Amino acid sequence: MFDTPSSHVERRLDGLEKHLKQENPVLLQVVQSFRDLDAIAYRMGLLDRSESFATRVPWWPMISILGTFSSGKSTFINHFLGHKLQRTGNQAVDDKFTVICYSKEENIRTLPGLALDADPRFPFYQISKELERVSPGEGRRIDAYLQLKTCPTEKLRGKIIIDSPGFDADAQRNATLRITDHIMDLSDLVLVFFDARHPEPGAMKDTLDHLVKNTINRSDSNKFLFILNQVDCTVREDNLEDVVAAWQRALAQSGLTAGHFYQIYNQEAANPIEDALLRERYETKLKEDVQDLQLRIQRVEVERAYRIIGVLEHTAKLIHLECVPRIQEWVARWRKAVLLWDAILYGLIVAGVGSGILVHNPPLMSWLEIGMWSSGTTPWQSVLVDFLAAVGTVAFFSIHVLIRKWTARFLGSRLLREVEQPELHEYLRKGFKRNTGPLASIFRKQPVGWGRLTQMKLMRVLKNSDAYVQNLNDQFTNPSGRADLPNPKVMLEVE
Ligand SMILES: Nc1nc2c(ncn2[C@@H]2O[C@H](COP(=O)(O)OP(=O)(O)OP(=O)(O)O)[C@@H](O)[C@H]2O)c(=O)[nH]1
Ligand SMILES: [Mg+2]
Repeated sequence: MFDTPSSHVERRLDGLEKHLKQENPVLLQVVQSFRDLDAIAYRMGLLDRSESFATRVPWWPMISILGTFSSGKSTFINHFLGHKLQRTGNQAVDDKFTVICYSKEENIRTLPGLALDADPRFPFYQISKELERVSPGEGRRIDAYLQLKTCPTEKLRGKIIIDSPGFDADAQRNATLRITDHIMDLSDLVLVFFDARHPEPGAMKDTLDHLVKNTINRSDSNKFLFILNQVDCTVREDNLEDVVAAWQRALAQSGLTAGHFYQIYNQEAANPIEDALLRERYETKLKEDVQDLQLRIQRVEVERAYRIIGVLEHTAKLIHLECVPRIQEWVARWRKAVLLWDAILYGLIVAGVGSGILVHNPPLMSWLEIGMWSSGTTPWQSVLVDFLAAVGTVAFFSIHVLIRKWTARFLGSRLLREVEQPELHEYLRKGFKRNTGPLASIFRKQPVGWGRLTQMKLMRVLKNSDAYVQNLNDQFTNPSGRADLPNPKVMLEVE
């Protein structure tokens, strides 16, 4: 069938559905709508069957923890998960990036980097190619850079957390820097950790140079949160304000004057604070900042769910409002061009070349005339006439095919030049090709595959995406949490 995906895509979507079944039933239904949209796009030739709109969406929000070494990144993650998942210690402990994701299996599993490189559901799919590009030879050593850990905590449902090795741009290889940049690009939230024991610019230089300076001019700079960790170390000298001020001066020197700043510590790792008043002051500030951080982390998941439905709706509208009319318009131009060139060339051939040859070759004409109309046709003459007729037909047809092809190629590239949105280019290129291909009629008014049934299907996807949003509203505005709503209430339109 034209509208079914390849077995490879089918397997990927099945895997995605399996995960979402555990994590978010509303999004599980969204996958079905992506499947419907895929089927429409396959039928219209906008998408290859080896692709799916669903695999172009990052399904899991990603929260990454970057920062200086021994600043307490792994301790923070362990505390957040409520599991002692990552090793911690005062020496540089982590030398790899760890992608942490949910699994309901009780046993924590650690898988090599290859597992991430080969799995399109994760944000490091085919990263080895990229590593190979920036540092030849390193692509094969993917396991030295990345690992995957699974953890059964509810806190992880529907998201991915990344722990990273302490940042040290000098010592770091290109490959590590490349992974860091990749993480910063893809993450929904980046927590940049600093160590309150060393708040002076010298100690933070690499981190400031690379992580902070790079974040300032980004359009998504809002997703970077700057965290001064281990502030309990200021208890002894009671100089929290001075340390925070020194830290903020260092950030400001790197250009960061506005942003989200937090001061936290880990109560289990910290020395107990003896003085009751001091303890209360520290704990109150800690509670505020940790709550705020947790809210930001929660919001990421909510925002991502809405964004995925947004992509579904956007893609459906893109097909309906952009691809269909543009393909229609440019196929009409193509039809006109083909008919015009057909007329010009056939006219020239028939009128000019054909008559010219015959008029200027009276012997040939009289010979053919004898062959065609006289009763005394010789076998050779009749064979020649048949042969010429066949050659003529093939030549005429080939000219028509060439005209179709060349005009389609010419108009196809003009179409792409005229369209400004780059995301449309691929769909229009493929769709226009399907509509001007060897099997497409030039007299077709509607784009290939854009029949009544397809139109109804697309309208259903749009209607359902509204229903998904309502369902998410119910889910996320329900104060008792999503666990109460295992079965989405949404009434979906079905075929
Ligand atoms: N006093 C105090 N110590 C902490 C705090 N958080 C972590 N530590 C300790 O600091 C050391 C480093 O913590 P890690 O969590 O391993 O730091 P990391 O940033 O993951 O280190 P690398 O992975 O090596 O870059 C450990 O000995 C922790 O027990 C804190 O808030 N206060
Ligand atoms: Mg660590």
